Amino acid sequence: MPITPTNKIWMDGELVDWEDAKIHVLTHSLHYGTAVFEGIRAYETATGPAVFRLRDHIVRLLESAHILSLTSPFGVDELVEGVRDTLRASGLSACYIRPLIYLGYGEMGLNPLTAPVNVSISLWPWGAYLGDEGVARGIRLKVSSWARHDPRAMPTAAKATGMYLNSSLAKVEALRGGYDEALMMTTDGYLSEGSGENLFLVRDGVIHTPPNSAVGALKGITSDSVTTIARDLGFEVRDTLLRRPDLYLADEVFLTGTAAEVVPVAEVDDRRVGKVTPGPITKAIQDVYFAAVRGEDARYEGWLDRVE
Ligand code: PPE
Repeated sequence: MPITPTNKIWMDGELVDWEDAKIHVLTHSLHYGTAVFEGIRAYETATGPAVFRLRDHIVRLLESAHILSLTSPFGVDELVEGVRDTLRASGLSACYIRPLIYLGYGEMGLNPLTAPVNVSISLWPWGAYLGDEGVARGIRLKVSSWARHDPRAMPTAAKATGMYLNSSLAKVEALRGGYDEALMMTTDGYLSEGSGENLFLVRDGVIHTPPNSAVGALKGITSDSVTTIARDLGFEVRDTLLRRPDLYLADEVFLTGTAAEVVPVAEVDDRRVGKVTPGPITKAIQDVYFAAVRGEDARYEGWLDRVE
């Protein structure tokens, strides 16, 4: 998806002009995938922009860094302020925000411990990740031939750039096959997650989602929000190890992620899911989620970080 430039990018504590936010080609992380990142959204509300679960995302960013033994020169409060400053400088009311902690220029070779650590915060307007049509009417999902990372081979709790080679391979395969998104399984054949989304399915009124750490899926902040919303709506949400046929027999399937938001799945492996898309439970959750992020549901005000 093409990026629309905005005016400023935060680099190591300074707001620099968009076109000056440059790095050297020998940046360590470019060669070895040794960076960690976040995806955050800010939404327009009646009283100005609000960043959704900002602190939770920054905490996860620093946890990802810790897993990779990257020592961030900036702490949670400084990065939260960094996001707020960058958003204010942009003048945007809604956008996607991408903090990145990376190893910079100065060292080569696989030992990351001696390389300089740099931090950037970029943001730009980003529409529906899987299309407006996808959010409204559902997407076509394909179970990937690429397995999700085995948690013994990769620290799947870390949102690290190098890990996304796996997602990217799966995404390309799905798109070339004429599908919208890929769903990966573990090497043991349990359903894991989408290339950039967590998985939920509904059967007989109960909502199921795979246990993240067991299946190598990222512990999604959207999935956490959606679980809270679903329980508040009176639904039961269970962590369940799921197999491929569970997708085919589900009444409803949906994916969640910051970029993707809450996206219904209309078809899995060319099989129609349920009778209508979005199904009634998916639709109820979508409605509350979009109200919550836009500051239209007082119950979830605590998730919003308002920027004046
Ligand atoms: N699994 C993966 C693999 C993943 O990348 C994401 C987010 C999620 C689950 C959902 O996590 P959360 O955003 O906390 O609910 N994917 C980010 C990157 C997407 C991209 O293409 O870049 C995102 O949604 O921002």
